Amino acid sequence: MPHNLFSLIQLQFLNQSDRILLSVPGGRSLTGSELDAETACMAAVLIDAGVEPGDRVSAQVEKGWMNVLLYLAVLRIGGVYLPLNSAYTESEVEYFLTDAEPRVHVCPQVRREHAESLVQSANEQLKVMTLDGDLGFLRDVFDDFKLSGRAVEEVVSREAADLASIIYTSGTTGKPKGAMISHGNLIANAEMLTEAWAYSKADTLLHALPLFHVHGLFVGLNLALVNGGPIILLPKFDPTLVLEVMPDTTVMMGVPTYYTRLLSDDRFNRVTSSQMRLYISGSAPLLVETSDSFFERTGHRILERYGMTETGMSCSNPLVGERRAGSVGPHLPGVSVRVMGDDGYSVAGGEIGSLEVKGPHVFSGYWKLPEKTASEFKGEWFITGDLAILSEDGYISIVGRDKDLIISGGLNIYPKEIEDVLNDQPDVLESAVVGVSHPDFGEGIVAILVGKKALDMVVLEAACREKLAGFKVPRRWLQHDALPRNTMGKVQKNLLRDNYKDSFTAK
Ligand code: MCA
Ligand code: AMP
Repeated sequence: MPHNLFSLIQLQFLNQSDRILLSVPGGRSLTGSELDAETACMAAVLIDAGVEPGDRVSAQVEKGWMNVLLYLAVLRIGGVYLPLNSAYTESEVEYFLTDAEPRVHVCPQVRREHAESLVQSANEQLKVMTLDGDLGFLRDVFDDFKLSGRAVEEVVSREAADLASIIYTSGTTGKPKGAMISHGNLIANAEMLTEAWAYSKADTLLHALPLFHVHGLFVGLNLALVNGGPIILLPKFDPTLVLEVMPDTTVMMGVPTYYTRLLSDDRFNRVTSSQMRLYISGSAPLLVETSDSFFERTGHRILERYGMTETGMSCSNPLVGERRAGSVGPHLPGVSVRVMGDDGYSVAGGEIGSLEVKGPHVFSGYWKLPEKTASEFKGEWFITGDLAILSEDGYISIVGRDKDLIISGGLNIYPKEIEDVLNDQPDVLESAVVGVSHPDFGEGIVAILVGKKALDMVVLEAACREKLAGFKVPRRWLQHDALPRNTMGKVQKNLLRDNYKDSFTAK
């Protein structure tokens, strides 16, 4: 059996050569044979730029068909795909390009100069190529190659353990870590999800998620591609566009914010959703009230699942059987889960403990961080950092986090990263960043600061914006004389969260 994920995808391209498998409304539609041929052409472009098997190719690009081709071509030539959130600032990107040392970095024209400046200082092997939507230097070279028939048809052979991707995830220490994800991990997860959700080529995926996270890239895109089901690729989640294409699709995946935004739109009803087979939610907790309102409005019970960058998907409510609101369902086929107490033994059913998972979908470790990797595994069990309850009938509920993490609109934000920026500001003595309930994003960010004098929050916000992506910038700012601490000297964030719990919800 071939272990390169692209080989499985290519089978579908070749078996359905005349069928449109990828379409961008108002943009291009590509058949199976076009996807195969154009991926081969993009492969030639990358090889010409010096990419060899095992080399990283990073991309901070707008979502679109070129982005999909780039991802597939990297897999095809045995490269390692490193997607970056388009909202990351130059200083955030600098860290990734220095740490991962990609051979090629694809970025918008406005970022070219900055990326090229890193060739001298941080990454000598780096070659920068630009792409703005469907335009830019990469597109020009691609068009030239296509015109002159230059293509690399070969699919580079890979072992299951060979890396397909590195995805950076932040952590409680503040510095992002690159999760190393293999072809075997991705194939295993796609197979589990195919079985659990009965995904097939009869499905059409409504794809509104970004392509730089596991949710949109490996859950959404991979599942559809591996099964040969058509994808309608939207540039982003825009309710008007989503409602326009929904009647032509059967499956939608989203973070809870997508579903609350759809519910707040009167155009969304039983008619718009009548031919849908499945709505799937994940990346953040789906409120029971959202699940219930969605059911009332459409007659569909959203299927909630649970996963992580490091593991892909681990649990899912069943396709057939009870989809329990407030639970992420049982473990997926081939996945083992356990809920552990502080004493190192699994807790009794119904009690809260730390969730650990094991299976062929679990990543192999963090890039260049063997010690960090070792500390997050117990043998083959990966410690998720999520707190969970396992019911007698095997359903997992995520009830909290053992890690200091905020999830806003499905995006993970580690307070330490923001606190580091704030603590570096000349007038700040210390800071605490917490997440509290937010009606749109699930959680919103509040910063509590202690200063040497009265602090100018406008200056602090500007400092955050310079260093951090916009979604990480706190939306409420408060100054305290001191931070509440326990007897061990640890900041009592629970008290701060409680104090400011109505910051975004108060009428
Ligand atoms: C954008 N903004 C946000 C967020 N997104 N603020 C807080 N939280 C967010 N998630 C801010 C921007 O900084 C900007 O503010 C303003 O909102 C408008 O930006 P825009 O991009 O236009 O916002 P939007 O289009 O309304 O986006 C919101 C969104 C989007 C649709 C919820 O964030 C989204 O698609 N999220 C999904 C993320 C995802 O794929 N997560 C999966 C990762 P300003 O101008 O002031 O800066 S987790 C994962 O992959 C695991 C494995 C799993 O389980 O799935
Ligand atoms: P990431 O590290 O970005 O992959 O995000 C993974 C984290 O998102 C998990 O560790 C959970 O804390 C959270 N998460 C993902 N899906 C769910 C869900 N359905 N319910 C609650 N939390 C979730």
